Amino acid sequence: MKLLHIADLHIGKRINEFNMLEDQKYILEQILGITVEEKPEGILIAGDVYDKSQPTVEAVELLDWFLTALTALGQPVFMISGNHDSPRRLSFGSRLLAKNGLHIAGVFDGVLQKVELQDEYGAVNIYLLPFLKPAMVRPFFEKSRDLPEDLPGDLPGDLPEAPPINSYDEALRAVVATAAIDEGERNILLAHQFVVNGSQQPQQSDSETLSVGGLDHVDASAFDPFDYVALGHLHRPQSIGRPGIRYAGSPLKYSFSEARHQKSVTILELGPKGQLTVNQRPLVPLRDLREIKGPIAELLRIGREEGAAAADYIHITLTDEAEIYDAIGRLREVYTNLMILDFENSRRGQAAFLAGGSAAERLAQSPMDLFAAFYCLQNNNQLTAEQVQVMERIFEEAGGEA
Ligand SMILES: [Mn+2]
Repeated sequence: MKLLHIADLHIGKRINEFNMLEDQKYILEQILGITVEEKPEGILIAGDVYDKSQPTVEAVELLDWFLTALTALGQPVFMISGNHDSPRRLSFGSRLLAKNGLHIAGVFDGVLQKVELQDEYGAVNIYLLPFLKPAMVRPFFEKSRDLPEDLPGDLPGDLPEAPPINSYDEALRAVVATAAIDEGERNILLAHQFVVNGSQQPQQSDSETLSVGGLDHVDASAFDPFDYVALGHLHRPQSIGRPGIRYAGSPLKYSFSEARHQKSVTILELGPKGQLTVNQRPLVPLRDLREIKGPIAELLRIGREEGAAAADYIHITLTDEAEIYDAIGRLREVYTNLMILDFENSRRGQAAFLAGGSAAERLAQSPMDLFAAFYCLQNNNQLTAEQVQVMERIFEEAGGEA
């Protein structure tokens, strides 16, 4: 059985205030094209479908179009919520949609949802696990300690005595342990978690939610009952622990830390129990996201020769020693989607200026914050505490708040 695995679509995401909707539509069309060519018997979408828990109308319309086109191809589609999705909003209509081949697990309701597929070797069980936090699991697995002893009936007594669930790892193991998985059959899990393999950490990118302190880690050994784990959460395509535990990665580069990543969809083929092949099909974006560096004259010349590629999303580092008048304006004439401009020379060291950022965002900053950023850009040095005091006094005298 052939299955296609994608994740972290982040529909509606903005990068440095650039709207990515057109790029997302383009890449989703490419995924549809790959689906038509590969003819998988199921599609796995492993969470962070939207970028925000309250997606924009345009984002909802794009996902609606994609899922409609995908299910129209005839194979079932399995989708879980990620940490960016609102579980309840993503679950809207899920029972109705399941009748049309779109299986959504948005909200964790105490059981590991299962859909059974069949091929010539027997059953393939698809388990859908939405993004889990210990607090979401606890009510279903821990005997409540707050209930009074003399409660009438046997309500609380029915719950099994279980170890406390404090970590993500414990939460996930508790859910898997109660799922009564038949390990003689082939089992696939969709999950959206931060997975480590002992002391081995996966490779992270700047566009992901930061993992701090390791509390959210789930060890790969928690997935032992599964032949393949279709993961979402980390944006670089990668396997962790074994080939069968895999992040599909995001379909687009969502930060400059991913500039050198090759994005892809993952295609897995299950033979009889124990046989698994994992392959990738590369994705080619409408506009690439890349970093270039050099003196302005050189970069302008290269950009003019590049033609369409100059419309990529670009981070430029200028190395000129001399002051340049309106560098952003001149570069934008050639590099129309310049996202970040910074400088690297003996005078400034390295100072960054975000080329994006709306006027409204800048207005939301305090005069002191704006001045501090400006000072840093000019002098490659932070304001001293004394200078901050002087500036605060000046802002006050001018009649505004620092
Ligand atoms: Mn994500």
